[in-house]
Amino acid sequence: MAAPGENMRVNADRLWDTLMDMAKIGPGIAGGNNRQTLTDADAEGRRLFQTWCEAAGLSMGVDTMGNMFMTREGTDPDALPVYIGSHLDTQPTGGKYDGVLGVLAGLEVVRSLNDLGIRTKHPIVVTNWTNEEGARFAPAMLASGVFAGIHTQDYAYARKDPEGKIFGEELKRIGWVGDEEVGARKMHAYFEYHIEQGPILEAEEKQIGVVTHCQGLWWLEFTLTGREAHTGSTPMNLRVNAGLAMSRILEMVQTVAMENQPGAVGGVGQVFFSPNSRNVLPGKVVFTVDIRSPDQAKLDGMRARIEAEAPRICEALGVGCSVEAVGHFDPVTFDPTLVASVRKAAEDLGYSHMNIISGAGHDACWAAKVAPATMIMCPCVGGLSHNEAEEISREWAAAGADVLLHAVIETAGIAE
Ligand code: HGY
Ligand code: MN
Ligand code: MN
Repeated sequence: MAAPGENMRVNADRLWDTLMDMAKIGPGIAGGNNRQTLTDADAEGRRLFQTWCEAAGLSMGVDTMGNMFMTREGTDPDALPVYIGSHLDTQPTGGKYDGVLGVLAGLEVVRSLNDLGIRTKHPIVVTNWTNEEGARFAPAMLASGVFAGIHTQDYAYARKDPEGKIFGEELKRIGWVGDEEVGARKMHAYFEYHIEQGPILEAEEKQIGVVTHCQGLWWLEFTLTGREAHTGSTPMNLRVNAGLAMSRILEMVQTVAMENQPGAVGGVGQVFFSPNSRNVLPGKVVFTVDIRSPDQAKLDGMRARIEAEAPRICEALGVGCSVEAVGHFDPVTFDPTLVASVRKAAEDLGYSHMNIISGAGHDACWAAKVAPATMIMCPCVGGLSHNEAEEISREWAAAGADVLLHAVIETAGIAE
């Protein structure tokens, strides 16, 4: 006779098929996805998720940031729900699993509870957070940030994408402005299952990451002002070269991050040149420096160094320099009780596991501000993510979902 829970596992094939079906929406150009937030593809993915959830007996609530909450009732009407969340939006050259795995594994947990005939004491709510990626509208984790009271809704609604489109208008255009007040919902606990997006679990040959912390982040948006001039006829000594200033700042960011090893990263993923013409020196260069560390002192020390050195670099070239912090969260410590439930689930299921600090930011970082929260991670091939070649195995996907199932049941309680 199997001990209680030993055979409680998800349907691995159904989870994988669900992932592959969602991956058909907003396809990329190299096998991944381009399902950016508030695009028509995002709207299509939302509708498919809603259809699947309603077929599994869930009822939908949507708040004014478009966050989707799919509820499976518990037996205790007074018990606060256990939330399982992540995001369906992707990077422009995103993978099929970043965020999506956590949302669809939440659906698979519900489908498995239905199959097992298990009722829980606490309700369970599967959540899709709007705009986790921050690729189209900075900052990342925008809607979970409004939910946690970090950002106002007015701030979020006014955010613009690189084409000047406005968040609030785009959310309305795709028809996903809900009627619930953001943040009115209270959580008993929050779980987020996510691919690691780094190389550690695969290298250590561990199936499960027991996520104890998440490193903190600053996004520093620099605007450099040079002078537009001909790249051919302007002598070198007469140039006010904002592009050169940017390159020297990038080099400095690299140096600062390397001087703070171990446990620090820094780099730039997005640069805009204006007028971005081959034979015009840029009059304006806008780029965002992304620095992160699990160590608060290192994180803030790197910011201070970079914001002190960048103006000096620009001054030496006669280039104007301004900076705005457009994204930030301090290092996060997840809830020890929930972390222990994840570790116990991995042990009960016989899955290899290790403690890990999340290198990427997640909605769980903001959920942790308003409720006990934690994360579960699975490996990804070569540690690659934010790349269309992002890949996981069916076995890895299912193992993490099994752990999620057990940890959620442990936390939500099986009704007598
Ligand atoms: O930037 C991040 O860490 C996440 O992918 N939004
Ligand atoms: Mn993600
Ligand atoms: Mn991501």
